[in-house]
Amino acid sequence: MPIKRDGEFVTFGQHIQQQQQNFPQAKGQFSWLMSGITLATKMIAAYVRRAGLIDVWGDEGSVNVQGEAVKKLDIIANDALKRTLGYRGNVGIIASEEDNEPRVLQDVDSDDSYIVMFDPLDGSSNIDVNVSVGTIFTIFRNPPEIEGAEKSVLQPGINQVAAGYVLYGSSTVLVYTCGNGVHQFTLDPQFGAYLLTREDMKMPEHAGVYSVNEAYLHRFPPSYQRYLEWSKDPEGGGFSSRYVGSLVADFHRILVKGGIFLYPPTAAHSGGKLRLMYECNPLAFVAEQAGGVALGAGGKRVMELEPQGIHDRTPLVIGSRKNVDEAMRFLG
Ligand code: P6P
Repeated sequence: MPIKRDGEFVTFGQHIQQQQQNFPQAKGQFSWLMSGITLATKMIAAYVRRAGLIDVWGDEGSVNVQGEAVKKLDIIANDALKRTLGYRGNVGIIASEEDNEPRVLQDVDSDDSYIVMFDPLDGSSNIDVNVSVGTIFTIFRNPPEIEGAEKSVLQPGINQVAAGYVLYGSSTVLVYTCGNGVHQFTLDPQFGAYLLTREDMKMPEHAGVYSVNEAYLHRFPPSYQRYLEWSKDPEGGGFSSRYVGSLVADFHRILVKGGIFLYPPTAAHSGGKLRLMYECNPLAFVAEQAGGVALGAGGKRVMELEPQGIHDRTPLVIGSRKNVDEAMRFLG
């Protein structure tokens, strides 16, 4: 049930205002920016929920910078975010999984300018088969002292001001952190508002569930194969397995119930498949704020990886602290 204070539901906007009080230097610009993201995700949810009734299944016909076939809903989601963020007036630069280069929306003229990066519709190939998909976003300050969009966006994840995702699942939930805990909101389709449903979420310290694409097992490095064999062994971890194939859905289950998600290096993706800037960094920020762990290339903390390019990829091991510690006994 939504969390009520004084008999009133707590909306996302109210919650952000309360959070702002922890940042005296903020001038309400941040909450105005966040309202652009929530507005876009409400638009995306409206399309996702009517897929099949309106023509949004299938490919749009082009191939994106990732070399992936662009889905019709990818375009809709990307355009919605660019449009709503473009009107905010305090977003200096945006970068999207769907676009080759970051886009400068306006010149930086104040210290209240932000960079927003996003994967507009992660897992969009699942739309046609009605499996959950998600929007992932991350927010950095836009440093006026750095010239050029390319350099401004290449910041390590520890610089994130806020991050989160919207999961278009059995319900539409928004999960975010701005460094002061992790909070979940559920979109009430009647109100058209995100209402607080979980506050200060903590990831369980351990769960007997691993999440990985087993089809690639023999293409993983031997250390990952040994860990996964141990996980399955009744004398070892004795784990169960859950894998949706949609990162936000797999991560959200681990945030709520615990466990571990792995996307190791493979022959096809020796540097990992998942993108550092707008998939792994935001989920790592949420995971750490909820007491979890997120490790990337070389077993390093994801949020300390220094990006070389906006579309960098990294292997990912993310989840409950004790689960990751167990795994690193094999992988470290
Ligand atoms: P695979 C979706 O395409 C995605 O980027 C993530 O949402 C998901 O975790 C991953 O790819 C699934 O990859 O190789 O298991 O199909």
